[in-house]
Amino acid sequence: MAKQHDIVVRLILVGDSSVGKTCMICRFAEGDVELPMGTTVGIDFKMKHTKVEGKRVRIQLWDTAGQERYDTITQQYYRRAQGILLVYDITNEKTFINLQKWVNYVQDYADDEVELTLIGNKCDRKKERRVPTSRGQEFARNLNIPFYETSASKSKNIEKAFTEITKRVMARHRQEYSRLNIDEPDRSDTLSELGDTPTAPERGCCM
Ligand SMILES: Nc1nc2c(ncn2[C@@H]2O[C@H](COP(=O)(O)OP(=O)(O)O)[C@@H](O)[C@H]2O)c(=O)[nH]1
Ligand SMILES: [Mg+2]
Repeated sequence: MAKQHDIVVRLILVGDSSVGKTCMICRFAEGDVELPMGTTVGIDFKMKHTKVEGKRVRIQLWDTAGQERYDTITQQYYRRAQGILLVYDITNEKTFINLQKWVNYVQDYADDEVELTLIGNKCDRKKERRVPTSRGQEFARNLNIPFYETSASKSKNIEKAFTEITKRVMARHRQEYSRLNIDEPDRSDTLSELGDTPTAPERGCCM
């Protein structure tokens, strides 16, 4: 049976607990965020099928727990990620300060070719903002990576941030993908070389 996708793109979200990683994934994958969210235990994932630049893409969205006790588990997943979203909460300065820890993990454990994006989430909470946009911009500029302020609650910039990083991953792996003849529908099964089946159980995150 032919596959329903041409390409698999593996993204992972990292950042402190409660910055909104699970909500962002739910918003993007399911178009909805129901409250209250359960705390992510260890690692979880969701899938999103979409079309990007004419290709049928299956995006694997790996959701990590922000608590330190899970760090050694989640580090094992960095290596397989093609894109990593570094997430902080614009209303909580500590989550911004802690970004350096997450960047260090990425440098230690992720592939050199990984695409990164910085996300300042909860931008709907304007009155409680503690991290000015300019600080996020500066942090991203120093790393030479894209930056978006998002709101998972209000669905602001979520689609854009995920789609842009997916495009960057696709651009970086273009040669690899074209070797697999992704434009020939009859040969789509050969793409299993790039399609990894995640081992974590697919759980609802919006209970
Ligand atoms: N106002 C607002 N709250 C958010 C947003 N994203 C997440 N939250 C809330 O922040 C809390 C933590 O979200 P969650 O996705 O579980 O964070 P995680 O620990 O990083 O996965 C929850 O109470 C969410 O409802 C957002 O964009 N705006
Ligand atoms: Mg979570």
